[in-house]
Amino acid sequence: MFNFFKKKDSEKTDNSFSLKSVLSKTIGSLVDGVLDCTAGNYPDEYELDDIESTLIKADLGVDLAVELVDKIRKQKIKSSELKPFLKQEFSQILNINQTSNLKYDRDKINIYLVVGVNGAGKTTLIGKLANKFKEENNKVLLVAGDTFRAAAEEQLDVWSKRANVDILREDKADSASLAYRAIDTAKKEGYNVVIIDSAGRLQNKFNLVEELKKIKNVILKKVEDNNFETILVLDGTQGQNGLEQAKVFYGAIDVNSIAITKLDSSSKGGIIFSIAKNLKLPTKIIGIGEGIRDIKNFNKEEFIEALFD
Ligand SMILES: Nc1nc2c(ncn2[C@@H]2O[C@H](COP(=O)(O)OP(=O)(O)OP(=O)(O)O)[C@@H](O)[C@H]2O)c(=O)[nH]1
Ligand SMILES: [Mg+2]
Repeated sequence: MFNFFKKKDSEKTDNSFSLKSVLSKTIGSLVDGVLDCTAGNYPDEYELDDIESTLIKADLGVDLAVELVDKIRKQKIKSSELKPFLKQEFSQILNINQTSNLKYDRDKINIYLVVGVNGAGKTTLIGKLANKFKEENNKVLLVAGDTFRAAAEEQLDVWSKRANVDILREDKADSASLAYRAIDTAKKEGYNVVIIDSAGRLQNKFNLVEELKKIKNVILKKVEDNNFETILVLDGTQGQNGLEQAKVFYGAIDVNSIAITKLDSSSKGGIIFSIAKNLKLPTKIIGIGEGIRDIKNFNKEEFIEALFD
């Protein structure tokens, strides 16, 4: 199975410790920030207000912040019990009965379409994923489906070389026909992992969303639904904007999973809870740096532990 937790000699760090340091800004805003709001035995009304605005600032979203503060008030949670209370609540929010593994079957052609707005980290994530799949002995083909932005194909080409995997690219190609050809190539040449890059889709660019739908339809005509996954990449430093983007993409092309990038430089990791709560979409991958190995399979228990323990 797709295993991000296999230790490599070059990665002799303890994962929970490193995740804790990666998440230090989010821990500061979401956990320590809330605990710092209270002084007495029980949070008073002013302190409850402070807790609410702290949670909103950590990008948990207004509804979720209000709901949590209501529970603290009604259940008369003591200041000293706030941490275990939050741990329990956050953990429950992530219980959305969805696997946090990407769909994958070694004996089939696994296709991943990677979408998201400009600069979210799509191409970088594809490079990291390609490397991981390659290290696990898959035959990987990258598809330069971002035919919109100048130099996008070169950027993917650089990542394909870093990861030592093949790439399918064609100047001025139509991205849907490129996807079509990619699947034919995979069938003929025995690739079992195909990862398709796409252009940054701004919400208001109708044509670009239509193009994504076309790519998706082409893929679904050629493969079964259960070996195809659409991954929406969200910039972890953008907080609640990510939720708005996710709603647009989800509505337009039926996203299966979320990848949150740049968590290493974000205090807005609370967005993961907001997305689970509002869209019931699983976060499956997190990006924790710019290097080829700076990627983790999202693990609910590990994430909660890193935040609270
Ligand atoms: N710190 C950090 N930076 C990241 C991470 N992922 C991506 N980046 C940086 O974010 C910037 C944008 O990444 P790209 O992969 O080019 O984003 P994109 O979504 O492909 O952008 P477009 O092709 O313009 O739509 C680059 O400078 C990356 O190095 C991450 O996990 N952590
Ligand atoms: Mg790109």
